[in-house]
Amino acid sequence: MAKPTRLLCRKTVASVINILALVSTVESLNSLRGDGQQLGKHRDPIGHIEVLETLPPPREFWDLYASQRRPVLFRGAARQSPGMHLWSDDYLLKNYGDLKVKIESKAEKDDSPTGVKGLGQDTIENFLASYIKRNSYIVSQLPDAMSREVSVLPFLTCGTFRDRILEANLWMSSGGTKSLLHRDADNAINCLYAGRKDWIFIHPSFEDRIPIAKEDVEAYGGFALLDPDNVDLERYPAFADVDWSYANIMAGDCLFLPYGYWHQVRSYDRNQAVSVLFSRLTEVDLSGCHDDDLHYTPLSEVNMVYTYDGYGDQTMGDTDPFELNDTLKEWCSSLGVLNQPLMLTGLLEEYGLDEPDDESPNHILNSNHGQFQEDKEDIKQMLMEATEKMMRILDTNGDGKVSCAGELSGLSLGTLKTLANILDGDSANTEDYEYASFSPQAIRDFLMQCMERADTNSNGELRREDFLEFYQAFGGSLKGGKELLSILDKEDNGFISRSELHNNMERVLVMYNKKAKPDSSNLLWETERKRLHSERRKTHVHDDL
Ligand SMILES: *[C@@H]1O[C@H](CO)[C@@H](O)[C@H](O)[C@H]1NC(C)=O
Ligand SMILES: [Ca+2]
Ligand SMILES: [Ca+2]
Repeated sequence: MAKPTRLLCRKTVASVINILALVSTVESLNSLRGDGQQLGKHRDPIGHIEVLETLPPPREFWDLYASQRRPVLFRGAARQSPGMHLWSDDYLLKNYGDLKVKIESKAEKDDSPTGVKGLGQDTIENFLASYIKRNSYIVSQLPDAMSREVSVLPFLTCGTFRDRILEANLWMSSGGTKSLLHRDADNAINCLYAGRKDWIFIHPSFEDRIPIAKEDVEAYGGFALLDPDNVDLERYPAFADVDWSYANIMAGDCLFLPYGYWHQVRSYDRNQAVSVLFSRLTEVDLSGCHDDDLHYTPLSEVNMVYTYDGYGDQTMGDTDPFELNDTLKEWCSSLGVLNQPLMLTGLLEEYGLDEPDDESPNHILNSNHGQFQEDKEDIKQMLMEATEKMMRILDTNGDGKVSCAGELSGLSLGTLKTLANILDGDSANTEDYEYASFSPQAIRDFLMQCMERADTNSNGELRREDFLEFYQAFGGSLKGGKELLSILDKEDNGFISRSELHNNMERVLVMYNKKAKPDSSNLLWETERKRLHSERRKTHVHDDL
């Protein structure tokens, strides 16, 4: 890869470091540069990524950037999107207030915030009412209605690029968001409509020096087990040799972020961005591209693969259906035929779960909310169920196998999207997310604790208001709490009695039996964070002594 050449002016940074060095001890002078500090302090950056003032034509974009997986900043390209000029809070409220979006906390991996639609789900109206103060960030599929005001950059509007625009995502916050170091599965054009963002980039060739959750090593996505504010180089010494580049992006700029490229992002000020995702491509047919005919084109006019109506479930992050098509075809042609066990084997290989006696890692979901042990057997079980469902769609003549030339040929995009969702659908895309986020055991414990508090506060019955308050303190949403209440306070007199709880507990627990999509990196990172915190606490104890 050709490396960008511009160097960061580090004068201010360097002087701060000098001051810190004066007050630090001999011990820390001996330690590794950047240890325990922010990501990027371990060495000087290579430089800012390349900046273009004019957009390349499709062929040039492919040859110099997309095919090379080389990030580049398009200065001012977001200004062509009407949304950049229109999307004030007032405008959004008036035109899109009722649309549903997904929300996350500003620091990735903190507990999900709640909105009027449940855990991690809110309306734009409710988000706008409090986002300045709250620790809440829209990270969502873009509702279709808004796609009329988003422009696709000209070079993506023809040939293979145009056919392979997968989905669009909306990002909005009052600033102060901070991601982990991670990589995404698809290519993206990320345009900033408001605010500023600082990006750190690490080329995929440094992957073997980045601590990645084991199952994600072979994947396209995934997180690094590094705290971006406190990089532990003693534990991960190889990271000290990792080169990095950066970009300072301002409102009006667009960024090409290649698939699988490691990045970490911080945002400042009121922030709005739209990213348009397109397939990882190995080749493109641009014969239909006539450079003179290319224009900024409304996203609503390019036949994006995954759209979102703004009310139902999202499909954010679902697998690229074209790649799924190719994978199924490959499996089928190499094996001669496909059936459920063969599909399962293929998937276990993809997930790195095919080695029989490998003890680590254990998938533990939702460690914050309840010890939900998600081991390999559970994942196998989930994949088993998914492949059975997929077979029901693929095996149209019901003979237990999928013929390569017949049943597998000519799968429609719609069918492939359904298969992708069965395989990979994320409960965080639905209002069921709340029920997938707490284990039945955690809910049982919570309910028992509620009853204990009721015993001391009242005649043994739990007041409606108290229950709703306890449930929200537990991490649930008001909406979820009310749903529970409608089951638990069956007679609807404003109190949950012991017998009501006893009689209706199972009906509640069944609702929480939905398992979230395994995200082991998330949990490994949680473990890492806890370890860091406990070590920090230990250090503080020493300081006190
Ligand atoms: C999936 O692949 C088959 C070839 O096996 C092809 O005929 C079909 O058009 C592909 N589907 C899509 C949506 O590209
Ligand atoms: Ca068949
Ligand atoms: Ca009652």
